[in-house]
Amino acid sequence: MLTGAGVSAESGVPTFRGGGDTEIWTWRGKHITELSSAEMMAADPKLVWEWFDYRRGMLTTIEPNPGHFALARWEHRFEDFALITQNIDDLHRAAGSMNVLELHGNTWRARCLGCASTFEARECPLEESPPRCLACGGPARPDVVLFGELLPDGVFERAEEAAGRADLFFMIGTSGVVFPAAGLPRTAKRKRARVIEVNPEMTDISFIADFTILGKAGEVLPQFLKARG
Ligand code: BV8
Ligand code: ZN
Repeated sequence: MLTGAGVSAESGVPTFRGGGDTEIWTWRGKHITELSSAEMMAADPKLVWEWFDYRRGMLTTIEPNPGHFALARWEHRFEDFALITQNIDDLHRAAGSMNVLELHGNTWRARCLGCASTFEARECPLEESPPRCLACGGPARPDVVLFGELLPDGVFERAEEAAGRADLFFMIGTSGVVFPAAGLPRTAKRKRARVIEVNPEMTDISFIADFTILGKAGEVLPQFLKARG
């Protein structure tokens, strides 16, 4: 299962590109790829924290939706199941998914710029910005993969390995434009998987799918569960 921002759209989280009711393209006149970038982190860490705190503020009142809950139940229905997400909103875990491969990190975790230890940073707005590392007291950054940064060690490799052995690969709520995540459906298809897309609209990766179910994740995914009995 590969999910993107669209799986959280029915929880009220804005998507980045299309299909959702609300989109988050720019903030203070800057585009997300500029705000969530390694360059901006180096140039203006305070602004990056303000940008993330602005988005964390939207997440404090939202709940997982039936799509998240369906995926959490599927985890126990298949002996070999992998949930890979591009999302940083932690909603899969909030819905009960136990093993989530978070390709792009988690907005509720911070990582120390000095000793690299990570810690929960859930108060929003932050009492102190940047938050102080619990281990060494140094300044910390969001534990999120910014554009131009490498994904966390081992996570993508495990995701790629799961995609390569999948019989069935779902791509749910993703526009498929961000790499290397967008390479996973290609890996699955090249190896052995039947690929199913769930999205209210066709995407740049619909050509990879054996079939696209044009619908909302929160409505479609629970149906699959019912059908599977
Ligand atoms: C790296 C955390 C290498 C931050 C994110 C040119 C070509 C190819 C690649 C590149 C390029 N230029 C640069 C790159 C690389 C770049 C990239 O891919 N850029 C893109 C924009 C072209 N990638 C990177 O930088 C990655 N790192 O490559 O490092 C490297 C090598 C050497 C040295 C150093 C580095 C890092 C990428 C990670 C970036 N971080 N997130 C933050 O959140 O602020 S990515 C960001 O986009 C989010 O995580 C988001 O999840 C992700 C992808 O978007 P989607 O999830 O697909 O969401 P989107 O809104 O696009 O689509 C939503 C879909 O849902 C739509 O289709 C919609 O129709 C659908 N939908 C709506 N409602 C519903 C629904 N579906 C179902 N149900 C609904 N109800
Ligand atoms: Zn530290």
